[in-house]
Amino acid sequence: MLKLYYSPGACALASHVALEEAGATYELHKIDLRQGQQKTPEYLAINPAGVTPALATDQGVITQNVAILTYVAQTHPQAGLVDFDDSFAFARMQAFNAWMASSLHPAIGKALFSRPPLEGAARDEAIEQALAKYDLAEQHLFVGPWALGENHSATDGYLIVFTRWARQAGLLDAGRFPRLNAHLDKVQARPAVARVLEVEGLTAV
Ligand SMILES: N[C@@H](CCC(=O)N[C@@H](CS)C(=O)NCC(=O)O)C(=O)O
Repeated sequence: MLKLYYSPGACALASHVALEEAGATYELHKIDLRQGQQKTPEYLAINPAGVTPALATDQGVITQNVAILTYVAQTHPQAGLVDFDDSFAFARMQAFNAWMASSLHPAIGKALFSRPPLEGAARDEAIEQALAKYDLAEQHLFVGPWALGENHSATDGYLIVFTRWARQAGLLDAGRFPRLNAHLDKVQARPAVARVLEVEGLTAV
């Protein structure tokens, strides 16, 4: 059976949402990042990179949300989480997901979760740089009403990781990011997402 290693509210939420939306049969294993469980020998044997998520499958472990989302979608085609039939749509999905992993996540992660925390001008600059990424999503990458257009996809559950963090930090201004705000509300209202939030001990933000 699939087993997802996750930390509540962290980026593994994207993979958790995909599994739930897919109707997959899976187990959860919580990794407490604050306690440093991601760096224990037991977890490093699963993911030597020492980060969550990791998805254990019968064939081995898959890391990286981008890969896990595609794997879950491909192994549960009835859920329609990724459009594998349209090469262009598939490439656009990969572009959006890869941008979140390589650009949006590091930028907002630096602003909010640096250890030690950023302060003063350094924090302001990091927030400004992160918000420029949200501007890009709001104005260019996000299609609407779902992230990739007319159809819900695995990208929606990934995007809300970062819009949740921004809203919790008071950074998802309704005037500056109307589409991202509406999208976050819409995705959090999905039954599968509500179940995931409850299981992770979270609430809609
Ligand atoms: N690009 C990776 C990022 C994984 C990642 O950085 N996960 C964070 C949580 S959002 C983590 O586990 N950090 C723990 C640490 O760096 O010690 C993915 O999307 O899977």
